[in-house]
Amino acid sequence: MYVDDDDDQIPNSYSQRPITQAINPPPLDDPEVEEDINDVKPKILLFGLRRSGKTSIRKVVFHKMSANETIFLESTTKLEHEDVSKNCFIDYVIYDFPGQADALEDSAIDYSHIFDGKCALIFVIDVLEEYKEALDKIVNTLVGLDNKGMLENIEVFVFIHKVDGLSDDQRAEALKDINFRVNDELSEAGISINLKTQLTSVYDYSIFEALSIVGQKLIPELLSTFESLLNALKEPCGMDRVLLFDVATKCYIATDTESVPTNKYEMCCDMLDLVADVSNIYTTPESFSFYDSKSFSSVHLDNGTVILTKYICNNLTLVCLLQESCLTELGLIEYNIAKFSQGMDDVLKSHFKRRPVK
Ligand SMILES: Nc1nc2c(ncn2[C@@H]2O[C@H](COP(=O)(O)OP(=O)(O)OP(=O)(O)O)[C@@H](O)[C@H]2O)c(=O)[nH]1
Ligand SMILES: [Mg+2]
Repeated sequence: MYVDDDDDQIPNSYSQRPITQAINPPPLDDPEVEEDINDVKPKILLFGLRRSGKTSIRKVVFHKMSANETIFLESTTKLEHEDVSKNCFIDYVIYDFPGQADALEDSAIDYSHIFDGKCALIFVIDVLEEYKEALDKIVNTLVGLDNKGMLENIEVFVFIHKVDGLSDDQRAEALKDINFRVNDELSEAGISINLKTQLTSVYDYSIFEALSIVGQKLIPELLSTFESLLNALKEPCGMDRVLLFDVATKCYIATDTESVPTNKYEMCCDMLDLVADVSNIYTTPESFSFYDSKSFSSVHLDNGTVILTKYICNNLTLVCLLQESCLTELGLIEYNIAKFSQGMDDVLKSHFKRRPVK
């Protein structure tokens, strides 16, 4: 089993339980390569008004804080950033902006550095509050970035957050209203941008799913390769769906080319939690790790669906959904998973060696 003694930022729970101590950063044999990579990491920037939920999102996804504990978080007073790559495969830096500040007018912040390179800008809106001010802030920030010519390389997302407090109808209404108002104001300002809006809450899997989609935008060159590998695994085995999860964050890195209906994503996360819970009971305190190269599990549901998990490498676990009838070809499935694993290993090795020097 993997044990990483150097890891001092270990998430202390999965769903409030200690499980992911076996955290392995990507294979970086050469220290110089590692240094270069740190220079060019993609960034996720969390913007939004005070108390909209930015720090809660960061803590719940990357520090495994329980949603209930977020009520004790203090307001962020200065820009905070952290490199989350020590905890997971996902390899980016998160910037958590204080809600009370207008970041673009804060001369203490070096924008050219922050907005340089690949980055995703997430505006978090507290949907339980009147959100006109939040929408104004989004438009003003984007206009400011556009004026400075910095909008081009930025992926922009709006998280309509705290939707746990809304009914399905209210969620749909908020989504429509916010999309319309922001796009309308942006087009009035002459800005054409592909704004991606997501309904999120730290009280369910929606925040993990939303951050999965953000993360995928930051690794487009790997994403298409991962998708091809997943398709090549899925088809000969007759699987319904395959997803590649980062076990430390429960964000999925890639899936086969069919989109993932939310209930399937939740099912996969439940499966990862189940493996973690059972392992938590039976793993010895010395070994800590739940995932190693032999980790494999399957659960058979009443409706004939089987969920398989297989650990691949670098904290990445494959979750496959298939019909029970496909298991007659278990040898074929194992063979293709082994091939997939080998393919992943090759891709990751070459990716981390090839990343550009800034
Ligand atoms: N109901 C609900 N409350 C949430 C959610 N996310 C965060 N909160 C609550 O929102 C409040 C503010 O959360 P923070 O994460 O501190 O907000 P912030 O955006 O970082 O605020 P500043 O640091 O002041 O900019 C806390 O009481 C959280 O518990 C959510 O998904 N649902
Ligand atoms: Mg905060």
